[in-house]
Amino acid sequence: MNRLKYLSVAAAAVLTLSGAAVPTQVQAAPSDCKPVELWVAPGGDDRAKGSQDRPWKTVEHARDEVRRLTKNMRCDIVVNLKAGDYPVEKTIDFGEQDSGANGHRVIYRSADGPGKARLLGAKQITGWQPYKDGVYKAKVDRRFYTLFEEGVRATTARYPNRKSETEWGPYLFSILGEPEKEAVRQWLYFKPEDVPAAWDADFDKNAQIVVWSGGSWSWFTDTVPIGGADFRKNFFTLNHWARYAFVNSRSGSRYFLQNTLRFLDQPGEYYFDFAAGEVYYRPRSGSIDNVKIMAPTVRTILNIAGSSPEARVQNLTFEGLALQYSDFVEWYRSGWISEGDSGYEHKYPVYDRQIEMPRNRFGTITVTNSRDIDLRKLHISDTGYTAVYLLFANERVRVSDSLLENIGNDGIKVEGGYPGEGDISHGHVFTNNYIHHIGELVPGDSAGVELMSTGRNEVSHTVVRHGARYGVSLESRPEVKPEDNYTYDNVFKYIRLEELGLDSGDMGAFYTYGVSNFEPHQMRNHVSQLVVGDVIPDASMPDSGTRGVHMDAGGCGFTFENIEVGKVTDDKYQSYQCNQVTNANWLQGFDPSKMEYDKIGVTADFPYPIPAPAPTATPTATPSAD
Ligand SMILES: [Ca+2]
Ligand SMILES: [Ca+2]
Repeated sequence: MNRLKYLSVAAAAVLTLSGAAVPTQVQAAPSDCKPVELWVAPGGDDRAKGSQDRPWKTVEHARDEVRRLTKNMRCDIVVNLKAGDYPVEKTIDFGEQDSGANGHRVIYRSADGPGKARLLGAKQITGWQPYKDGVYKAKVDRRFYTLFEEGVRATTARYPNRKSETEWGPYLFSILGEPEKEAVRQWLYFKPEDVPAAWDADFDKNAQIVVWSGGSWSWFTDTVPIGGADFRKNFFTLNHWARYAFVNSRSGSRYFLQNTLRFLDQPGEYYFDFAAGEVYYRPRSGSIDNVKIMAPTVRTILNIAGSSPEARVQNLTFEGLALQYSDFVEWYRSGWISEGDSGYEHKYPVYDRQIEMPRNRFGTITVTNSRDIDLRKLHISDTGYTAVYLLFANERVRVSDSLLENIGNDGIKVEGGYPGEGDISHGHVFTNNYIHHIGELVPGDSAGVELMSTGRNEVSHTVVRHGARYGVSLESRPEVKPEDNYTYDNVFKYIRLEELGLDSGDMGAFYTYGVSNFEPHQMRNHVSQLVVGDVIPDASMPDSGTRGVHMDAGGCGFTFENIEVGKVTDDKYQSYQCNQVTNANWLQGFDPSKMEYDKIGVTADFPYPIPAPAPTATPTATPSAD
């Protein structure tokens, strides 16, 4: 985003400050008007009328037809998508011209029930030929960075092989190769016994590294192409700098290597030779016959974006749709390395380190410059990156009654603006959502719900289950003064966080950072009816321990009421003396009868079957005694 555009974001936010208020329910159309009903079906025809008998074929065509109807809207317009698969080869854009008007909404819905109309951001790979040892090979005409067999994510061919399909380890550890290179972020020194010596002769330019940079710090992961390897001094040269250097006083960094043909030795692993345009895969089922191998076509399926904060997309509903498959990126790092690195002037240039880089600000659904967008009863799965990404200026976005599963990075991420430059993202409601298996490709900093620089939101009746790091996090920066901070008046209630912190440390399943940084701390954020299950990391994890609730630097001004935390390797609750806690199970006199267990998590009318937890949880580190 250029500087001029950013200033206009800030200006618009000031104008709406007085009008913006607590989250509101989406208004239904008056009952005395009859919605306009339009139809789309996989077997339809875009030259047809769009009636139930003669449906259109594509969502894009329906959108373009609706555009001509919205000016004179007298009631809602409902676009009914019949059951079936809708391949998405190009991101479907909705802009301000697609908004509902005159107090009415435009609704795109799965007509035959939740999850039945499926937008697929992938295409089948065909033309497989046997290669050797159960591996098959196919020519492809595009690049992608994740792959699926029968709706299950494949693993990029890696070394060492992963422990199981739901774990990220085991890892190798980097070392301090040369004392003066401790701070270097593009050379990773390896133990000679860890890296195949055969690599010296035929280094594969397609190779990548996935690394918890920072030595013992297990906070962020980088995925970086490897430019080369030096077997005399035993280091890799990375094509981009990692977020942190690779060694600290306590440990090297954990890493594994991927995307090299010689690492393809397990069922479910694939290798992509980008230069040759060839993909190699060893099917889990043994044979490539009768299995569907799907490769992503897009990173974003729905892009709901007004062209500026003054021209917002609004009053749009997406209901009951399934969105399956989206792509990851060739290179991922969380944020810029140093403050000011974005190249733009900011009141808090240090926030450059907190915000995703522009190239990584997208979701399977991206929403920006919006108001009153309603995403309900969605089933989002098998994403390459974050599922729902609310970027910059958004008001009153609602995500509800939705199942998010097998997610590349965060489940729902809200990215407000830079601190001190406009309160542009607020009033969102995320309720009755089940979010599980997050951070599959970006375990570092993954969260089920991640709120950055945003306020007046509600997160409720939510389950987050299975992730390397956070369940729910709320963040700004510790440097931010109260008048520049927008992370106030958030409400978190009826939330269950399970199987989190599985591969990271110095964390809490419920986490906050830089929210209230100056005394006196007013109680402006509220957490109640929260159950955190066990938070036990992989045994390889070298960082300090896990917590149920971690109120990190600036994690102040919160009320906690009726909170229960399971086993952890550090404290159940870590905080400065700046929050109010009432009835929590780390305090004397905890009264479990005040817990409303029956209301915690998703409600009885959740529209999808509740996914079954793993049959056996296998704690691999020793829990603390408490
Ligand atoms: Ca392997
Ligand atoms: Ca994140």
